[in-house]
Amino acid sequence: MKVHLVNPSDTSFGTAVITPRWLYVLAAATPASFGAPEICDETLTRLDPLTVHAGDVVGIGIHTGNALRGYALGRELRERGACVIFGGIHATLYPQESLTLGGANAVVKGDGDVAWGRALIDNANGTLQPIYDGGRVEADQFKSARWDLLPKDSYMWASVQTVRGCAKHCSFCSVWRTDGQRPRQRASDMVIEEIVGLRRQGYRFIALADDNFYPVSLTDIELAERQNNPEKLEELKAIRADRFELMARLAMLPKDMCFFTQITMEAAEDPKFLDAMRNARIKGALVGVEAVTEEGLKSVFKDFNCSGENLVKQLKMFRDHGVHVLGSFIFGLPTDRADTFQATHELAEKAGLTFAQFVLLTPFAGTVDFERWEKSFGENVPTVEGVPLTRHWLIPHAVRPKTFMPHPTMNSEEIGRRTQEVWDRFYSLGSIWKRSRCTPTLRSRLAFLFISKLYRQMYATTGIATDSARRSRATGWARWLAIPCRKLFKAKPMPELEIPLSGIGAFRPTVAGAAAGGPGTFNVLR
Ligand code: B12
Ligand code: SF4
Repeated sequence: MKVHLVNPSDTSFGTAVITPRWLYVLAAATPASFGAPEICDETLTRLDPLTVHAGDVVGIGIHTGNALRGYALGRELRERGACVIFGGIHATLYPQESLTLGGANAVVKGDGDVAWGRALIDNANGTLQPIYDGGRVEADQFKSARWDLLPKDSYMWASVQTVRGCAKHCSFCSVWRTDGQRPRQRASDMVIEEIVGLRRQGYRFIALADDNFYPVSLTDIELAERQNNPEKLEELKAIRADRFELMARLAMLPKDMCFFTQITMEAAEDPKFLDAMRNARIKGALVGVEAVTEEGLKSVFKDFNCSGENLVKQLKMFRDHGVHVLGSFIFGLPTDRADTFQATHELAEKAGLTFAQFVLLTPFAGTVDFERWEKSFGENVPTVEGVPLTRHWLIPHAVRPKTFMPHPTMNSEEIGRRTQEVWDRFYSLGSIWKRSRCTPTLRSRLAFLFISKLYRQMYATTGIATDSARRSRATGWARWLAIPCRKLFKAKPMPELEIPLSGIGAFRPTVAGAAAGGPGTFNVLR
């Protein structure tokens, strides 16, 4: 009996940008008695069903975007006699769907770090349950990924998670509902060990696959102070101190290493944090800008972000501290007007963003937006080829609408066309070349150009491309561009690399240290 783990995808590029972390975490969560799982990431190559035999166990991880492919795989493999177990964010939200449409024998809801092993053992004993609730495991139980199982020369970046959960509550996002609002932050030892292991293998680019790398803002600390809540205050300060400890240790790693993360805009008000990021070589961050107007931000419950000139100033703060921003914008908000597209593009250029993505407002399962949208239909849910629109992920790709939420002034075609125009303008050769000045040499400017074009082409296939011809052209381009790009990210393995020592406590607030104004104490908290 073999265990297989499959990451479903409709498009295979041969090369992928970032490792799907869950595959390697679940491999680590597989009890040793089952042997090392066979891993298949379909963003690299499609699964050959003949490699799966009757009696094997197949774990399939799905988010909303790849659920349909996951279900097709599940049914096919179940028919071959395999035991099919689903997990991931979408299976957590719709476990019944995996059972009825995906041929699942069982579904693991929530974190798989502990529950996956339990399901495997139950299956071996003939006592498999239909549903396992993995819940939200504490950070010290997060499994470190089995990077020894990575296929050679396939990914540009590896992904290491440092914290799960996000305290915010944006209306389009499911993270705070599934991963929770309390940050579950891993100790720096676990994170650093994984990163060192990856550098030993030749990975020098690491995506910190966090929901929000800045789990405690200065405003949170001020609020706890004002509320005179010493317990909360201590907890927040400890989380913050641990961030600094992690960044100090990242700074001790080889100078060729480079990190990328996702962070809220509030970090712009925290120069000490940004400086620590620069020292740690966290050179890029995805910042959810979402909208450039106050009304737009309010509509997605993100009014902690700035708009207008203040927004430009905040985004520039990252750049001034050596952190390049991948700005993420949403189009199709009810407050958007025809001129919002142009205004957004201008802001992205003016704020000096290094990369940008312009996504269409999509009611992802598990979000507040989704619930409101689903309710708005009452009993009269429209269908496409017999599939209710409120289960849009089940509609075949060829006929799936591009936008779902009705807009007061624009139709779906107009939103799609204008969004496409912004992508085209932001990623025109001239614009990319101008932006490439942020890199020091001609060689790196060329690399920047390749990466920008790759990013743009990969997105054209997953997000907004309105016609299938454009989508398949984009896939062809992405495949071609991915080859030189992968080479750019490769580094010589460093098998001898040592783990930098921890300065445990150096960043923890201590009363004595604070009074003395000693280094690494309260000075990082203010
Ligand atoms: C890093 C990240 C990315 C990275 C890297 C993606 C990659 N190659 O891994 C980038 C930036 C490229 C990215 C892109 C996108 N992402 Co993303 N991403 C994340 C993020 C922040 C972390 C994912 C991660 O690695 N977590 C660490 C692993 C260990 O956790 P995990 O995946 O949750 O797995 C655990 C459990 O779910 C479970 N589990 C998972 N699979 C399985 C399978 C089995 C069998 C079992 C038993 C258990 C199990 O066990 C695991 C361990 O506990 C999540 C947020 C989140 N909290 O999930 C969003 C998230 C998954 N992304 C999301 C989205 C929407 C996207 C995009 C579509 C964005 C866009 N608009 O284009 C694209 C799609 C890319 C694609 N085609 O797959 C959404 C998905 C929403 C949904 N309902 O499906 C999330 C949840 C963020 C959000 N704002 O809501 N993403
Ligand atoms: S969009 Fe970002 S800030 Fe908002 S809840 Fe999701 S992870 Fe948090």
